[in-house]
Amino acid sequence: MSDWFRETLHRDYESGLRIEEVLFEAKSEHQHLLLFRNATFGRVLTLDGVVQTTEADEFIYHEMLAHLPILAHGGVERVLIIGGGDGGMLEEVLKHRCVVQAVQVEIDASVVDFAKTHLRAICGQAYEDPRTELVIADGLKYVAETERRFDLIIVDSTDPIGPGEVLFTERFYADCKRCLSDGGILVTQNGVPFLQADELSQTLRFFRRLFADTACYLATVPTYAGGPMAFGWATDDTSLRSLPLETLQARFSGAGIATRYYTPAVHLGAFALPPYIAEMV
Ligand code: AG3
Repeated sequence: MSDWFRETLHRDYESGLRIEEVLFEAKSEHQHLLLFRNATFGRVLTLDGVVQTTEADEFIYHEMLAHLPILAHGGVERVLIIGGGDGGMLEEVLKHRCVVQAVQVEIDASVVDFAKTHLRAICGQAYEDPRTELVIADGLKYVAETERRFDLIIVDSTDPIGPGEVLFTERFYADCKRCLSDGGILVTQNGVPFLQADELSQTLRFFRRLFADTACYLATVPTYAGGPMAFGWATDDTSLRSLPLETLQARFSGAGIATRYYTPAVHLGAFALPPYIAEMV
């Protein structure tokens, strides 16, 4: 007997993962959470029928949204993560000794509790790190109200359906900008361009109205099927994207972090866009 999880994110395209064993299922105030085990991907976390992260391939997404902007900036001390309740992003961010504080704003407390119980392979001890401040709140409201300033904001959201939808609006990005220190960077997850072109082009349109330097960069994450995934990049410091490889290499070796996807060469190459994606941004 074999059961399949079928992701229903896209209207005309469906991907599936075989369910070895259901480990946990619950309906929270905000979303429907399902955790199961797949023989190839390990534990798979899904929210509202969409794959969020898996033990086997989470490193690609989390390394590219954490290490790339931190090493491009060169002096990140304060980081704000919006979403990311599974803790994988927080764990990568905290690997940098230069980070003195990481504030994570997650709307759904149950996802964090759940990660601490079931996803230790992904979050490690990130929630116990003294530099971590966990805020259970609506990210949109948090950036509209906080007086704090951050060197890096990472939007580790779901797709723009359900609670994640407001995290793709111009108002939200404008409030993020207000919360950035001088030369700060905003990075976002923008889905798979082949299947979610609007999600990318709309974010980039908003970014261009707000920031001096805007771009998108790519990485292929097996369980976000349909081709490479796009990450949004926005900052007012126009020098950060044209750093020489040697500068990134020096920062990367100085940080002493072991990675399985990120390297300085991958970093620079990730901004190279095939024409079908370049025309969306
Ligand atoms: N954030 C969700 C990315 C979902 C993309 N899905 C897709 N377009 N196939 C992941 C949360 C991991 N911390």
